[in-house]
Amino acid sequence: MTSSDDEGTGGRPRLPPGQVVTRKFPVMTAGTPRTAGKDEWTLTLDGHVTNPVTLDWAAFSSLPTREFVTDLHCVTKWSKLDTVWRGVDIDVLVELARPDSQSAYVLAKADGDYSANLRLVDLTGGQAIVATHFDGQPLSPEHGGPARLVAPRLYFWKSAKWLRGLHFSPFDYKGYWERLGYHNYGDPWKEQRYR
Ligand SMILES: Nc1nc2c(c(=O)[nH]1)N[C@H]1C(S)=C(S)[C@@H](COP(=O)(O)O)O[C@H]1N2
Ligand SMILES: [Mo]
Repeated sequence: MTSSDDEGTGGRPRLPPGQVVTRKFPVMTAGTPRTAGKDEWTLTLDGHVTNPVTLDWAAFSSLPTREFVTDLHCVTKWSKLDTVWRGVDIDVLVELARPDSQSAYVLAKADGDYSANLRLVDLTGGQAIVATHFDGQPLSPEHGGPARLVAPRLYFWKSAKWLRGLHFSPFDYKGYWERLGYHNYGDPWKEQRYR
């Protein structure tokens, strides 16, 4: 391991406590969800918002995209460094749906009854995207294609694959793993793995 793997800028370690770097890209899926192809896929932004909207693939694809380079930290202790994604910034979706000021929480909903709860402040300000591409290629089905959340501020279980909706709310509804005993917040730097 080189020193660039150990240390980020400013002396902060590059790896959260207890994590090990992998160069592979493990597939982590609970169950075998039936996933939507691009023709049937939609993304619904709803809840406590001014402008609830359901975007089909064409509408979603007309939104501006950006590249997003980030490290991923899975609760099962693998980390993958410098992953390269492309997709729509959550800030763009927030601007579109306009959640009201009490909407501090987001429930990310996916195909196969998967969901994950997050704080809105951990998704905005350029910290998360809805990704359609990984490493310059359309996102493969096993990694969540056609589109997934990438919210790497938190453990990777929060990054719902086959994303179908963002529900904005003043209430912190628990997601799939959070109901089953994973930590409600999931900060890798504080090792918030399980409750
Ligand atoms: N819809 C859905 N999203 C999901 C999961 C899942 O089982 N279903 N697993 C989560 C977990 S635990 C992790 S670590 C990452 C894994 O993403 P990957 O399979 O692309 O590595 O996806 C997360 N998103
Ligand atoms: Mo995970």
